[in-house]
Amino acid sequence: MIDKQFKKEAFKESVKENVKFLYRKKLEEATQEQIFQAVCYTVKDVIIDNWLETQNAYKEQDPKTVYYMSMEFLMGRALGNNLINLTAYKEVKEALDELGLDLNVIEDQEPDPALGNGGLGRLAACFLDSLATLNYSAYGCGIRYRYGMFKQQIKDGYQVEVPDNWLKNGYPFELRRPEYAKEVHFGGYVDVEYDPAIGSNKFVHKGYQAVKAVPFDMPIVGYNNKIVNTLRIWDAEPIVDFELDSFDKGDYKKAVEQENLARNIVEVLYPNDNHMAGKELRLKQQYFFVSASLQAAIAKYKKNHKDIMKLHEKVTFQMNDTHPTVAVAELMRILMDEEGLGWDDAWSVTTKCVAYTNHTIMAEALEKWPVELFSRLLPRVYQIIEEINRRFVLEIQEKYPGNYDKIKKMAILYDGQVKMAHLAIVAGYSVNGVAKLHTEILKKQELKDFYEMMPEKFNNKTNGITQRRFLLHGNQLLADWVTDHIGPEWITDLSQISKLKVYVDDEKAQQEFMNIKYQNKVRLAKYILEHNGVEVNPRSIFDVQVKRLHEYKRQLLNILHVIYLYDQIKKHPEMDFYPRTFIFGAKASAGYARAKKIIKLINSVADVVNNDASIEGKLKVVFIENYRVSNAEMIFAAADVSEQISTASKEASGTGNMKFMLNGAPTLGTMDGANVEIVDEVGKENAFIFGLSADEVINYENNGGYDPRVIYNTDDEIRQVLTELVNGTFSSDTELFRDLYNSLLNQNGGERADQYFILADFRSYAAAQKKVEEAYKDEKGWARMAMLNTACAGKFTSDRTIQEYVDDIWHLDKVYIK
Ligand code: DL6
Repeated sequence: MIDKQFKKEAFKESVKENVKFLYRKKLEEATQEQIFQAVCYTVKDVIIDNWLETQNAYKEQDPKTVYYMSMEFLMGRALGNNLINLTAYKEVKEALDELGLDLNVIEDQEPDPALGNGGLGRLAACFLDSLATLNYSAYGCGIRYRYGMFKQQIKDGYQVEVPDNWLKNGYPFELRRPEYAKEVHFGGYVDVEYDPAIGSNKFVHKGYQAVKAVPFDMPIVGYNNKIVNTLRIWDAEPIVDFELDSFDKGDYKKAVEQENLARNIVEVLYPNDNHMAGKELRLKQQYFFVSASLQAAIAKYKKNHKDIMKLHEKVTFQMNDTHPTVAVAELMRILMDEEGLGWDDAWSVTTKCVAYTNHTIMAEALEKWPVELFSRLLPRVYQIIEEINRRFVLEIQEKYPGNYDKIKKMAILYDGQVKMAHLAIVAGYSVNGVAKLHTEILKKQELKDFYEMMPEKFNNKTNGITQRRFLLHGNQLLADWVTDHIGPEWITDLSQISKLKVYVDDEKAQQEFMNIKYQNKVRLAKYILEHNGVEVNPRSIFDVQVKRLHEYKRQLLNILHVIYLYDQIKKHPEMDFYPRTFIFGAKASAGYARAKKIIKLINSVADVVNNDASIEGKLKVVFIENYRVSNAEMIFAAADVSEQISTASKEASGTGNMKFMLNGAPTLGTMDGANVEIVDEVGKENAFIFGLSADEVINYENNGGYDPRVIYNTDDEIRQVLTELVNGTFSSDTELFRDLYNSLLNQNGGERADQYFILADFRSYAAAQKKVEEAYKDEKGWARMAMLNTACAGKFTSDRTIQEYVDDIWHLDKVYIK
């Protein structure tokens, strides 16, 4: 492919031409950003050919297509990934070298398209990569937010949010497709009118405001297979251009309103992870992209197929969490009001086309909309939900006569709210969790009633990650080493990586493996010095926790343990202590005050610890600003220890845990989410497991919690650590961390003291940390363990996850390009 498409000289010429054409400059005069754009246009040229060929193949072979509907796609940078998947990375690097350019510097010019918060959005991005690589026809459907996830700056230890204007210089890989624009309607009312054509009444939506949804397509390049799928993200434009004569027509107000609606709707991504903000604009965003995507999918289907009743044979819609679940009612609306089907036929089609993935059991993340808001904004859609609910309640009554508790717990409309998860489960032909433990908790606890009534819908699909971004691109040294030892098949078949097991006792291989880890640590240490001004020792243990900041993820447990270690070193300076660098990276939701306070605490502890000469650099704490996909790749590659320490039962799966594992970092974690399966694969002896089990946590929760005061009163060292939060050790303002202190010890309204069991797990966490230290001192033992983690990571590829979705849920056909 490279020979054909990336002839070096032609590539170099094309870059120069693009610089000239785009900027009227010579290469030597162009900025790195301009060169980045020029390189992207050259690469895009190749991609477009493959894109066209793929679409032709799809037209000819007419495969079933999955529409992956997601409010979030956390894509990360595209240039490097596209080159990797075109198998042209090294060749392009060479070509650029010859032009006196550095591909790494050019890659660094690209903004991270951060159209997502965390795990859920990144999973969607990995899934698109796998779908294309496995030759399946797929669309990602989402929103083209003008401002993605905010950029995080740390000022005086506090998080400051800076808007992420990722489109500022234009994004070279996107393509505007105005010919596929769709109209989306909000507000208004529903009339009943007689339709002579059908000889009966029909519902007509009137008095609405309209927005034009305009798609932008981004190519999703499969690995070395010429497949290019599409991520279609929708932008909003006003329907009526703002015309001066509107004054005369008297619809000036409406024109302004529609203009504002269009401007606001895709303005910004809500920065909440596992938490519902409940804002009207968010519901507008959801309906906006869902309606446009469904309309487009049906229009595409109808081009080549006559019978809408057979839609499910060619199309399936996967709803990524509850965010796009208004799709159920919108699909019903389109099928009835626009395609002329009756209720039963529309329901029959809908329930064969929509499937739902649950990503959380955190109560505050489950979406419920006030009926007042929902019915005002989407009157026709609401009417349909009422009818779905009415019919479902009848079904409950038939199955459980006289059991009103079931209706209360399962109805879609209850207590003045529209419960989106219930809508998705009632209509979905599949309901899945994202790790074995998570799915079991859904079945036994959160969605127990639904599981009892419709067990056949429930299934598990343990998450995965793409090895192409998180090893082949992010850790090129290790990727080459793996390929040298077992060949390149792992790139598209990660189960092959288990072949590395034969090397885990080979001393030479161990040394090479650990030397690569060391070089990656040096690279990260350099980044930390440049960005944080902190010098860290690459020979120290790099103990890393990078993920969204959330209380259930327990960054607070981690930093309290750092304080504990600091106390220990101060108290026993003679103590044998292996140097440690604790590395954090996390964004907190802008409105999540306690999470932001935890960031401040981490930075305050870092200030004290890093500047205390008396501890002789044994302990360092670093908070990496603006954690995002691009620096994540480098961080995973450099980690020795992977901190996965959520309160058991709270983390649905986690995917960072898999990225660390693949890069040879053993898990220090609780038996939560996919950690359980990581331990199954690598063996308990190659991980550091601690803490309460999910059953124990749930048991406490169902029986009123536990009393952290008992621990506080009886454990002097823990009491000392907590006292330091409020005695001026880390801030002259002794009130600064009072809320954190109180949250651990005192009940506050509906919130239990230490609701995430930090003190309950503290001692076993500290013991596990001690074991990490002991294990690390044994160089060969550690190398073996690290290598085994890489070698046992085969299960955690998103290729495996996608194949399971295909086999059990979507039933897609493979497409090959000649
Ligand atoms: O399934 C992807 C990812 C899981 O790995 C995380 O464990 C889970 O917390 C996350 N869930 C969400 C839920 N979002 N909302 N709202 O982000 O999904």
